[in-house]
Amino acid sequence: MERTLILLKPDCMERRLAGTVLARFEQKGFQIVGMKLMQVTPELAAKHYAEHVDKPFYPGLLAYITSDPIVAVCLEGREVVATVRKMVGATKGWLAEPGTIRGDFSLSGQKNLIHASDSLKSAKREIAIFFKPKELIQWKTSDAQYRLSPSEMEE
Ligand code: FUP
Repeated sequence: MERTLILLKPDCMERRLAGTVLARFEQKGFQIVGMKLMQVTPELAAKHYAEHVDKPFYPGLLAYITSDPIVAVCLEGREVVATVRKMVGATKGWLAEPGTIRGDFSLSGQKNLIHASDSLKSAKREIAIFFKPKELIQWKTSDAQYRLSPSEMEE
């Protein structure tokens, strides 16, 4: 089953929106298979944002992502990578569609509440950065019949 990584970023934590944001993914039917509160170090930030370290906005991004704790969450479910990206919305909060998380809660281009992996490949890379294999728990809730086909339930 597909997995993705989300980070509830420092502004999400500071604004006490962690539960509100996480609830959307639970309500959709995605399963939490890993979750931890953590402080991002400069080393961890550089790994996670490897594609951005040379960009002019990186120093600001680094200061922000290390400023307060985050919650890292690994979510599992059908087409979870693409669907979570749709639910998160465009990077810049003022451009993000209403109904998306950024569209409903952010007006910032940087303090935009949440990170979500943008592809299956990124998800695999990012999950491995934030979680050790034993920190991810394979489990199924009793409502799986509403989210999965019979063959998927046997997986
Ligand atoms: P997204 O995939 O929507 O999270 O966006 P990107 O991977 O393009 O950017 C990662 C983070 O860098 C954004 F969440 C915010 C920050 N950023 C800036 O601070 N300034 C920019 O011009 C672009 C991105």
